Order: sequence, then structure tokens, then C-alpha cells
Amino acid sequence: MDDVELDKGGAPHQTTADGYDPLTTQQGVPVGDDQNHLKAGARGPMLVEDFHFREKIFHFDHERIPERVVHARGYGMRGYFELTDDLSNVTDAKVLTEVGTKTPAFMRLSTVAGSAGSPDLVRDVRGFAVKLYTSQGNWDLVGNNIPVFFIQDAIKFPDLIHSVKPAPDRGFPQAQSAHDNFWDFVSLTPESMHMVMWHVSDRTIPRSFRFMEGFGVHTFRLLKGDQSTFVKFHWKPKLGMQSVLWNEAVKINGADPDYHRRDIWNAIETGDYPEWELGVQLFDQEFADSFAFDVLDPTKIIPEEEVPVRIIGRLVLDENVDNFFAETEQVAFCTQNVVRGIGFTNDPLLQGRNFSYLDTQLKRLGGPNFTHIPVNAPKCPFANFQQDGHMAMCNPSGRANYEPNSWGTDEGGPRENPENGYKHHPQEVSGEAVKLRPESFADHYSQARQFYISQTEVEQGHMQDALAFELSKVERADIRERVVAHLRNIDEGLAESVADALGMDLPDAIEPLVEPDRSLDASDALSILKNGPDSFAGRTLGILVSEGVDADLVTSLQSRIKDVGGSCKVVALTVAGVRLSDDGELEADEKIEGGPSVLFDAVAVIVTSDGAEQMADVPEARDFVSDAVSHKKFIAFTDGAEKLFEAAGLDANTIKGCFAVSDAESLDAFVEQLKELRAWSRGG
Ligand code: HDE
Repeated sequence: MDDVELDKGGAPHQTTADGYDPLTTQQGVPVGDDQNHLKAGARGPMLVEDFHFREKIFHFDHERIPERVVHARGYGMRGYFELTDDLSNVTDAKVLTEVGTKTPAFMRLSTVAGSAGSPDLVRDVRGFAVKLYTSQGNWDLVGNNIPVFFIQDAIKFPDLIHSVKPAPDRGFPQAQSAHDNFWDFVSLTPESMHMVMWHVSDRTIPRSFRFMEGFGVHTFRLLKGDQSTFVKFHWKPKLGMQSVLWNEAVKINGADPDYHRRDIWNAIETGDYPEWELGVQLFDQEFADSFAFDVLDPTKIIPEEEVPVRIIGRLVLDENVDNFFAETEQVAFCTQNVVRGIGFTNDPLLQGRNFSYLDTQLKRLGGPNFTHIPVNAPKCPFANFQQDGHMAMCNPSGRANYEPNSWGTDEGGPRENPENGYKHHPQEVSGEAVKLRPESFADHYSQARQFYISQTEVEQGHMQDALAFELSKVERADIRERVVAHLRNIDEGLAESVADALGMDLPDAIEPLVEPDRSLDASDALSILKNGPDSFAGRTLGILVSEGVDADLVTSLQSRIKDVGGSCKVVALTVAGVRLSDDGELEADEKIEGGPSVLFDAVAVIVTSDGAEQMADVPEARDFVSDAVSHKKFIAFTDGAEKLFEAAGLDANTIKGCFAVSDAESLDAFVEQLKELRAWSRGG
């Protein structure tokens, strides 16, 4: 038979008359009509013969995969990790020993309780998951923005999550912890009290993903040969930490439910790449034995004052995804993904997680081959004899799919490598099979108290308010009482203030398993405000403008903000913007209804007195200034703006942190002040 040249495909189909690539079916057949299905006559019934219609609707019907059972709402970005300090004295992991190497990374930041469509600024822990595609395989560090957790044993995870998720009978509240079930569970679970303190702190309402810390939470091991060193991982944001106020969070969720994802998307698009430093706390068995708490207990931290955080590298996010579903939705993190030189401890939460993450992917991604999806596949070579299953994309080639075999190095496939392969830590294991909580996990209040006393007065006030708010949504008085009874073991002042805000008498304290140690020192590293930024970099100024305002003033304010690394958004009565004093046009980024001051870190009210008078009649413009004042934002205002403030019942000239601006000098003073972000000393 003559050789026949097969058409292997790939040749471009004919383009459409107006130059577009043709729309085809999944089988590559160009579609002639994508507007109407095939009918028996123009007004007749559908004909089953329409394969294009059937394929299109079939595919649409199957677009959804199960959302993550926790951390459903998340946002992913690509980047790289660069090692700056060599840990080769304690680990064999190349990613931690080859200084200067840039390891490709994928990061997904998330909330925990809400479903995929919930708003970004709910009070919640944030997931902080990083996948590093190292030359020795994938390493996933699947952490949170809080260094401790609610529970000590993985067996309680379903209970914790059920309690915070919508109640099963009514299907709400969505993405909230301010309800009976959550506070019922945590108040019956004293080990959660340390995490509860973090939960009611400003950590759970971050201003942006870019302004929060991340933690590996558990104690892990770094391994060099048989030698083990304990390690806790920390991510420190380059821009410092910042959170919003609760009253802002509530309003932001309405004004821009995508506030966090939009923020990080925009930062990457404009080249202002988000960055974190990776830090490690390294310690040995001797330290672990002498430390006041069990290093396997995930409800405890090791204060940075006791074991300093050593910075060893940086993570830079420099690319948004091309497709949200392909990458962010399909990325599968797994605590078990470690590389040679990194190992586990017996933290009972970590042990449980090591089972859960692989298991959950089977349900979510539908089969065992999710590792073949590009976002999950290693970027180093990988080869084994695992085969088949749903959607197998890279089955082993050649005759051998087993080993040992006799097919040699050409055809016989890969083999284990005792020299360079992964080595588990040879820890000795013994003991009776018991379902027991170690006694060394029994202290539930000492570090909760330490966290509270480490906060500034402003932050302590926020915690008191948060507790009062959350508990005011709890219908059952006995649950409210039980929470306050725990607070008495943490801090009497805190308990009193919450009881007072709830209008209840102080209940007796809960009997602790072990007496809390009230002598632990405050740790400054635990406060956001003590670790705030010292510049306006990465922040946004909202400028409210009216017709005819001084062109020089606006442009010099904009350029000053740019010089300090910040950005500006112009807000006006119409989205078309305004005409400036020099007749130039200034386009608005937002119409006033779409640009409330809660979306900005600071605001400037650059209006003429006619403009202020006109805005005085616009409720959203009045809210713009009154919210900025009550949220303690620094405010610049022009001569003439007073009328708008007056309409909101305020006198800009007497409010702390309000700056009358008219010239270069006054603008400089305002921009200098912005380093501090908020006028905390403003009353009210
Ligand atoms: Fe998770 N967790 N978790 N978790 N977790 C999941 O895995 C689980 C815990 C964390 O962006 C699930 O792929 C158990 C602590 C993040 O895709 C699931 C326990 C910490 C993400 C799961 C915990 C985390 C998850 C759901 C108690 C911080 C999102 C979907 C022992 C150190 C990853 C999935 C992403 C996701 C189980 C507790 C962080 C069900 C059983 C502690 C950041 O496997």
C-alpha cells in the first residue's frame, strides 16, 4: 500500500469574512450559526440532530465543580520565591540552600467561612497558601494569616467548620461568625480562646491581602540527613500591616465586595508587585523541652522575642492568572507536598491535614489526575508508574508500567533513588494506642492573655467592640455568658467591658484546667499598629473634586502621592469628571455613589465653595466626609470645602488630622502625615 500522508490537524481553519478565527465545536468543526438552534421550521420544535447545540449546553451544564468545603472564596497569583540566606547547615532542601535561585510560585489567598461568592471583607481568618515549584518537587506551605488555630485535634475540624458555616435548618448566616452556633462551639471548646482573641482583633479585617502576615502555624522540621531542626514559618508583608475598621468593613462589603481581589489584581497590573519576606524561627529539642508550652500544640505561638524570626528570602507576585478557573479554582494545595529536607512533626492538626487535603481534591477535581493540571504539576521532571483514571494526561510511555522490570534504562522507566530521594525523619515511635489529649496542651488562657496585653489601647478597644458586636448577634443569653466567663480568665478589664456593652452582670469565671500564667510579657510583634508601615506606599488617596477646582493643587497633590509610592482615585459627581481651573479636563475614576471614602486610606476634598454647596445636597457626598472623619482618616480640604463638612454636621477646622491645603507647603505637610495612616487620637 502507498504511504498516505495523514492530516495531523493544527492547520488554521479559514478565517471569517471579517477576519476572525472561526468558532468551532470541541471536535474542531467550524460552526455555521451560533444564534439559533436547529428547528423543524422557523417556529417548529428542536431537532436532536443539532450536535452543536447539544454539545454547548452539555458543557455549560457541567461548568461547576464543588467549591472548597472551606476557603471557597480565594484569589490566586503567580510569582517567584528568591532565597537570600542559606540554611544549608540545617536542611537538604535546595529551595532553602541555593541563595539567589528564583523558584516559581503560585499563591492563593482566601477567606475560610464564606462560599465562593461571599464578600471579601467579612470578619474571618485568611488562608495564605503558597505552592513553590522547586527543582526537587513541589513544596506547599498552606498557612493562614493567624499563627494559631481554634482546635488542637483535627477530629474537631468538621465541628468547628459546621458551627461557623450557615445553620443547617435556615441556610444562613453566610460568611459570619456573629451567630449562636459559632460562639456556642468555641465557648464549649476552651482551647479556642487564644485564636478567638486573634479572631476578634483587627487581623480578621485586613485592609488588603498585601498588608497581612502569613504563618505556617504548625511546627515543621528542617532535615539534613538524619539531623532535625524545628521550624516555624512566617511571611512578613513588605508594605507593613494594616487593617480597616469594622464599620468600614461592613460598608466596603456593599460598595465593593471584591475589594481585596481587585486590590491585588490592580497592584500586579500596575507593576507594584506585592512582596513578603519569608522568615523562620529555628529551634532544637532542648529549646522545645524548656519552652513553657508544647511546640506540637497549634494553639500556641513561640514569641518572636524568645526565638527571633530570621529572614531568609522573599516572595514576589508579578503575574496575574490568565484564567481564574484554570489556575485559582483548580489549584490543589496539600500539606503533604514537601520536598527533601522538610518534614513533619506530630502536631495532631498537621497529621489530620495530611490526610484531608489529598482526599478533598478527589471530590473537588473529580479524579486522581489533578496533578496533571498545569497549575498543580511540578515544573521539574516527574516520572512514575501511576497510570489511567479520569482525564489521564501523561501516562507512562513504553512497555513497562511496573518495576522491578528487565527492560533496561531505555525502556524500563524510572527507579527509586536512595541517595537523593525524599527521606522521612527517622523519629522513634512507641506508645499505646489511645484517644487522649496530652496534658501539655491544657493551658488555654495564658497566651490568649498575652495576645490581648500586647495590643495598643486602640486595638484593645477594637477587640472589645468586636466581641460586643459578635455576642450581640447571639440570641441565647447562656452562650453570651459562657463567652464572658472565659474572658475573665484572659483579662478582667476585657470581660468587664464586654459584659457592660452587653448589659449583663459579670458571670463567674470558667474553671480552667490549669491556672493561667499571668506573668507572660507582652510581645510587640503581635500588634498591627506597633508594626504599621512608615510610608503611604501601596495605599490609595481618594480625591473628591468639583467643577473649576485649582488645577495646580490637584496635580501637585497627585504627583506627591505618586512620589511616595501611593495612588490616587478621583471621585466626582459624574463619572465624566470635572473641568479644572485651567480648562483642562479631569476624568473621574468613580461617580460619588461608587466611590465612598471607605474605599480609600485617606481622602482629599478639593472643591470650590460652589462645588461644596452643590455637594451638600448629595447624601453620598455628605457620607464621604462624615465617614472619613469617623474612620479617623487623614483629610485634606480646600478653602470652600467647609460647607460640605457643615452639611454633615462637622467643622473641618477643629477636627484632628484635617489639613487645610492651598499651596505646596500645606500639601507637603499633609502627605508627610499620611505615613501614619490614621489619626487615632481623633475622638469619637
Ligand atoms: Fe485547611 N483545608 N484544614 N487549614 N486550609 C482546606 O483543602 C483542613 C487548617 C488552609 O487556597 C481543604 O483543598 C483540616 C489550618 C488553607 O486552596 C481541606 C484542618 C490551616 C486552605 C482542609 C484544617 C489551614 C485550606 C479544603 C484541621 C492553616 C485553602 C479545600 C486539621 C495552617 C487552600 C482544600 C487553597 C483548605 C482541611 C485546618 C489552611 C478540607 C482537616 C490549621 C489556606 O482539605
